[in-house]
Amino acid sequence: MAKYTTSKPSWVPDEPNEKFACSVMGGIEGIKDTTVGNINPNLLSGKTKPKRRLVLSEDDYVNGVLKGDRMTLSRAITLIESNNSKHFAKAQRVLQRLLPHTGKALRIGITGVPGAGKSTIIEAFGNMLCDAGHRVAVLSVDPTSSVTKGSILGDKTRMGTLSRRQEAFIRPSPAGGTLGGVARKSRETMLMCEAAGYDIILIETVGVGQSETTVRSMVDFFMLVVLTGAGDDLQGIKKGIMELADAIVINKADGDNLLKAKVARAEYERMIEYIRPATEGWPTHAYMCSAYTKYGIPELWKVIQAFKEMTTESGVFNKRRNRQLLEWMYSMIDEHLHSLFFDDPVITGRMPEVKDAVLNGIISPTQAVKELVNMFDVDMAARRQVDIFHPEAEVKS
Ligand SMILES: Nc1nc2c(ncn2[C@@H]2O[C@H](COP(=O)(O)OP(=O)(O)O)[C@@H](O)[C@H]2O)c(=O)[nH]1
Ligand SMILES: [Mg+2]
Repeated sequence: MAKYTTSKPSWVPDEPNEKFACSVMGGIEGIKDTTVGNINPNLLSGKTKPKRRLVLSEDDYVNGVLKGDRMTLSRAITLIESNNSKHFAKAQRVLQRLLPHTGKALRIGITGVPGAGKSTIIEAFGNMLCDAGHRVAVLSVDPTSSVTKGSILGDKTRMGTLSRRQEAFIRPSPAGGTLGGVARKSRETMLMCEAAGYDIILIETVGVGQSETTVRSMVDFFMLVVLTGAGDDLQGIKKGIMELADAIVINKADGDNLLKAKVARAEYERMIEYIRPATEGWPTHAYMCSAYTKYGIPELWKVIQAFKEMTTESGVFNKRRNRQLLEWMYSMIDEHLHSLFFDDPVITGRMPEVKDAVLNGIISPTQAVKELVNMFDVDMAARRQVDIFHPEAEVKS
């Protein structure tokens, strides 16, 4: 029979220290059955039950989130993200009850090309805010993220210190699906975090497709993180995104790069002059920072605070929030009707024929629309849908 020992190997330091990353736990004494290995004896005897409950009730979710319990919050978000129609209904009921506790956080969006340093800035910025007594939730919106959630690992290491803090909560993008689906889930996740008491929400998004516009429509303050020395052609592409930004942040203003950052800042300042500001009454400017040296990070927070003060006073802050709510509703109606129509078997059945007729000049596109819409029975389509808000789940089944 194998002999168990409770003493540490000789090479383990007595006190924990930085050079020795892992500590060795003592073995468990008194286990008779060598085949089970080192299972917690309390579990074997049934004295300790696993803490995690398999099914939470609606009340469990609501109370847990309101208490700020991270485990419950995580699970509530998983419920929101689920493509199962039963989960959907439950998630919506939970959200409905949490709604009165939402809306008090400051919502900040961060965009920029991959590698610009968004995650590293969030780490520096988030830690500073936590130190100042805030509770920070970090979300990301990435419609390209796959089911395997590959990018999270990278981000969790990028946000190493922040992810370990009690005052911070980091949640990666809901995976895949349509941008509309990802947007709804992210918005509802944001509300959950607010109900759990996070007073600053940071949303990172990659600079692809429409994701910037989506995040802009969720947040109060939107910043664009850029690098130095981007060529003229690149900056042309950014113009559309620049029009969404309340601040342009030139990151990596450190070391040899500082001078280049200053030049870039002046260039961006010149460009901004030709652009309509994203927020009424707030002049967009370019700022420099370094997520490494923390240069410019406290100043960035001052800028955001000034923004909040100014727009609250002028009423622009609330006006935007209200507009965002209505836009959210309208975009969901759009998405809903779109999927009802295009997933309808009658429509998909007739579509090839109608397309041919249009391409061969037999009927005009206007006539084609008229014909298809006349054929479309919205009641039938609604009944056929398994879950109206999850077109992607329908396609898979
Ligand atoms: N020199 C310097 N490098 C930085 C700074 N911020 C981020 N980086 C580096 O830039 C790379 C991309 O950073 P990351 O935060 O992942 O960018 P993201 O894709 O925009 O989220 C990483 O290797 C970072 O270490 C900075 O302020 N200065
Ligand atoms: Mg990142």
